[in-house]
Amino acid sequence: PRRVVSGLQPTGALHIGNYFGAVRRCVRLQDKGDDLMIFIADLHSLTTHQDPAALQENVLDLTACLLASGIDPDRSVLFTQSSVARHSELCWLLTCLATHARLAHLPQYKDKSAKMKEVPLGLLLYPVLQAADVLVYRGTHVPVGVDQLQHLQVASQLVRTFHHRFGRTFPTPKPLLAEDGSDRLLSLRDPSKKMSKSDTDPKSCILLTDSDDTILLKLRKAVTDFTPQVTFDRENRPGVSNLIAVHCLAADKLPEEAVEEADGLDTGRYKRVVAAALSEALGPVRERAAALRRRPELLRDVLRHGAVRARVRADEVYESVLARVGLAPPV
Ligand code: AQP
Repeated sequence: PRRVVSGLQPTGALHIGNYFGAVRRCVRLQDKGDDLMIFIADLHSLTTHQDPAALQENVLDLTACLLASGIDPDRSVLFTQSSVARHSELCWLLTCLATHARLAHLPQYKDKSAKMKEVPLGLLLYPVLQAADVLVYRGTHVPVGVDQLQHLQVASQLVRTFHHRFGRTFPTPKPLLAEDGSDRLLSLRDPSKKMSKSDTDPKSCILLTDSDDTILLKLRKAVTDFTPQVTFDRENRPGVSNLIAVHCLAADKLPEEAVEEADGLDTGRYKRVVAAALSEALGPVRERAAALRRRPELLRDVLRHGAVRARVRADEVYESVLARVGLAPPV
């Protein structure tokens, strides 16, 4: 079977982009029979400032959300990145094969570092750690959004360099792109930007924890345009098309079907339809997550169990890597 590896940062409540674009996709891959390794990317989150106490809470929040969304910790391996030291150890070996020039040219690094006075080195090395996250399990497939494709190319290049020096060791990880557009939900306040956790305007994204009233309120404030009809045209009508995309993801529809259903409604009324569909899709997940969150010991148990399983897999790969590189202990 394919081995799918995916990580999410514990940087606060998930928005519907994270949910549909990452979490639900992983659940569907798991349910289709893929071998899924899903981790809470706590090491990655340290590339931006994290309050230690809040980080611990966020890890448990995210664990509850993943379980509530349908990640099954018996079928899939669910764990925190920091609990498997091999991620960092392999990252170092890969760091020695990566070049500064290549990493400094990646658009995400350029964007994020441009906004900082002091740029942490971790931000530059982020894609190398991502490569290690996948390779340490000999991952074959990675669900990504278009914006992450370049990072996966860094991983492929590192695999090539590694093979060239030390011989074939890893499969080249392939991207799994979403076919339903779930990998690019846009900000509700500014449809020229993607929906983002770090957006300072709380109305720009709908969170998995939002109540039905909040969902409706945020959708009512969503920026559209001056045409009242509901039509799907991502290029010229990004705001309305984004609402249609949300509707489609929430109700498992195609854009044509959603547009047909909206026949005769103006965008204002259509927003109510989208809100209802979203509440229906998210309500049960939100309730399960809240119930699980009240059982921190269970959540920690799940993570401990996942870490043990992940370590077994990572140790096996890492030992063969050490031998290749010439770092195996003398016999
Ligand atoms: N707008 C989006 N539409 C669809 N999918 C999205 N993802 C993020 N934004 C959208 C996907 O969610 C996963 C979360 O990855 P992350 O925890 O590393 O967060 P991120 O990529 O940094 O995105 P955020 O949550 O919006 O945070 P910031 O504010 O830092 O940009 C990934 O699979 C991502 O593709």
